[in-house]
Amino acid sequence: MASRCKTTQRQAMAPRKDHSRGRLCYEDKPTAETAMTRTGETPVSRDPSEEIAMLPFPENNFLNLPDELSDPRTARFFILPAPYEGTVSYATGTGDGPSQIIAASEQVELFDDELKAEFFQCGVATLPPVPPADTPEEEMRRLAKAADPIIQAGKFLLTLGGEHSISYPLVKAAAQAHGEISVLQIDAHADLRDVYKDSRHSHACIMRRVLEITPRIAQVGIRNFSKEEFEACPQQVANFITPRVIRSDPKWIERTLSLLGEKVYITVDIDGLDPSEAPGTGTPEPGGLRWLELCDLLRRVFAERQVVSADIVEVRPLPPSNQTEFLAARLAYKLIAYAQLR
Ligand SMILES: [Mn+2]
Repeated sequence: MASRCKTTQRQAMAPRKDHSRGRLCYEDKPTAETAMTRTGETPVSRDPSEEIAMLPFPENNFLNLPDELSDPRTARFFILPAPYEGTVSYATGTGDGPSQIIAASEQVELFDDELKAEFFQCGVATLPPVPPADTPEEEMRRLAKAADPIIQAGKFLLTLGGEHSISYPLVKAAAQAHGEISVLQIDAHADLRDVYKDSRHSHACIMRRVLEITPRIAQVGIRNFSKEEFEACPQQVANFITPRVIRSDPKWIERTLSLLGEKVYITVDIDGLDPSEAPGTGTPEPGGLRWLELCDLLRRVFAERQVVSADIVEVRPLPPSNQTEFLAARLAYKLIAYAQLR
């Protein structure tokens, strides 16, 4: 599958080295509030770039880049693997998503066919995976701890799930760092339930939780929602950019943009795409977005808004096929490419 040309190119890059530098523990690392000066008296904020400089090089990085192009000290983009599937309600397996997307990324062509350029030279660092927690609350805490220093240092964080509930602490971290933000959701499902299976942090509640952070959301690809969501969130339902809207309104991208503010967080549930394009997901819904429609939308959003961070969730590998994780790896590199157009 990998082209000979690309293999030669990657082999020509300097060999990777020093995989032991730094230690990172999402469970018990001191927080900014507990970091102390040398006198041990006055709490000070940690410098996020100092925290980043301590990050280790994982053995497998996104795009299989050499050290100088995946160095956390110089990278502009950061990939955070979040293999959490604690509240999954149907088919399980999204916990394998991040590692399989990273494995598939080795086969992604570094030259973008649409934009006619390469987009990895600014540096793409891969963070160690966030160990899945036993409770949603602990998972949220670990994700916030992993995301905060990256986002506060002004880097672009791209998180790979895992189930959709991981987006909440990431949107929150982005809002804390950037102020007023809006959220673009690509998804088959509205995810506007207040509580699902006794949890407010279920994957089925993620956009309801996001509404508590920002009222500005654009929901694209939605084709499955409940009576409860229809009745509780009429404004959001009225604004859905459904696949029927996409196929009937040539101005669907402008409609989507009009729902967004200047700063945007993007969350892509892979089931927003049609199952023929992305079959590997827990709840595939017929009648979804096509790859090219998604690319057209994302390119315009990156060109006309400031996208501050993003995630790709709900990839559920279906071996022996690698179709969905390869698509997700292509999508992740597309986001990195589009982010450099502005
Ligand atoms: Mn979904």
